[in-house]
Amino acid sequence: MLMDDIPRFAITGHPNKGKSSIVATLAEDAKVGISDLPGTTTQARVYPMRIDGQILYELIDTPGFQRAREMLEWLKARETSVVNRYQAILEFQKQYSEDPHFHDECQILKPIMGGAGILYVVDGGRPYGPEYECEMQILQWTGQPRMALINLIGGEDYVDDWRRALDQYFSIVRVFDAQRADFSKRIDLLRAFQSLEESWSTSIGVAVDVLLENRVQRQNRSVREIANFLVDVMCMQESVALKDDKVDVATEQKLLQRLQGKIRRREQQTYNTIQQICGYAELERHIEQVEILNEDLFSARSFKLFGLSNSQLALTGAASGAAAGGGLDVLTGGTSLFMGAGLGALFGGIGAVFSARRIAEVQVFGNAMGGYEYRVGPVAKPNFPWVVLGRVVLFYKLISERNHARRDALLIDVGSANNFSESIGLQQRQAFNRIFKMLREHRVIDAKSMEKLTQLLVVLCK
Ligand SMILES: Nc1nc2c(ncn2[C@@H]2O[C@H](COP(=O)(O)OP(=O)(O)O)[C@@H](O)[C@H]2O)c(=O)[nH]1
Ligand SMILES: [Mg+2]
Repeated sequence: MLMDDIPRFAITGHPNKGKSSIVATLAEDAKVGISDLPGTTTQARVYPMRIDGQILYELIDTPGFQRAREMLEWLKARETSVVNRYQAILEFQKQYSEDPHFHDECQILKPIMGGAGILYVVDGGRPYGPEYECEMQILQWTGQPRMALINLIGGEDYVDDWRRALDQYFSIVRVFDAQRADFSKRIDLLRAFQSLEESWSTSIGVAVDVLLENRVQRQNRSVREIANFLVDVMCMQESVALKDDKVDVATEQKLLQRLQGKIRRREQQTYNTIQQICGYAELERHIEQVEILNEDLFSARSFKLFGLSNSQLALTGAASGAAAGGGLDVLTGGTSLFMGAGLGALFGGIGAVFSARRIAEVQVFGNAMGGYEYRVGPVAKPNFPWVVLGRVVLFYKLISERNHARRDALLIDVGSANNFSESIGLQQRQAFNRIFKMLREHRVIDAKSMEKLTQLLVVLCK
């Protein structure tokens, strides 16, 4: 067996069964060509899985079998004993390597006979048929270590049938949903292959360790981003220089718009950074279904989805914090602030001065030049950090559970978003609220609280 230190896996199977999708998933490469058109992959192509420049393993995407039956007949005609099956494959390669008739078969054989392990992909959503047996036999004749993966494309469930058939030819048979498989599934797959082939045990073990370590690093970096983002947006202010201590509605409107814009840009920047950290720099996140994530930070819908309910706020003591920051208005106008108009009413609209004084601290300062500086912010509304937090955590989770075979833009499961605040225990909620209150009132965070915030976020992002 030809093997150097880098484990190689040839992904094989019938056309259109998700081979390229599995390559994209395992190589974490969104550029692998995936298509509904059978025959898209015409040449075997190597995709390395790299972390920090180090190649952990390589995936070889291959075309689907086209003439497996004919090829097997050719091989059988030359078989004199089980012992010379491998020899027959070599002869086939020699004879047909330049022949377009068996072009795809030769592309499949090349990496395998060069030492790659085999991942054979079938669609467990479609019935088993005898035409697959020729493919399985050919792969068996190569003698290379091989595993079968049952992908689930078609709508039905023929997994049991497939298992019975595949068990005849493969020592390991796994269900592996190419486009849904999350990180742990990928690790399981590598570990299974590790057990299959002893000579790869060390190198696959190293690859698994590097992947796990990298995962933790990505999570830590994302959490730090999220913590800094929360602190920033909770402390944000906008100000304008004035001649006297009077402010008109238009000026205040403008300031609030600017504050809103600043918060939105900071949020987008955080999302971009998280995508980069997690290897999804190019991923689109602005299609219809993603609306909830992309929805305006201050919209009523987000408010309902991510915010705490009135009673939860009362429980955590956030309401009293809000009263301290925002004055009595918060309590008297409370229902509209907590539940009614939603966050859309926070900024802009008619009567902006009035509402602004309620939701953001508004200050007028004399300055040394004799003029005045007028400031708005930070946003004092108790639900504000919860909305921001709910959105960013959900976003992080979707990114970190995603795999590179998916080509749709980022979607959000509205149901899961709905329960966001309930998913946090009372103690955690109180701990968050203490930090939020500190930020709202003092616009600073001490090192210990920052550490606490980070710990809380690590738990949420698990
Ligand atoms: N629903 C679903 N579709 C899949 C899955 N894997 C592949 N497909 C689709 O099946 C088609 C063929 O996939 P591809 O990876 O190009 O298959 P290949 O021809 O075997 O390389 C594409 O349209 C994929 O989007 C899967 O796990 N679930
Ligand atoms: Mg393909």
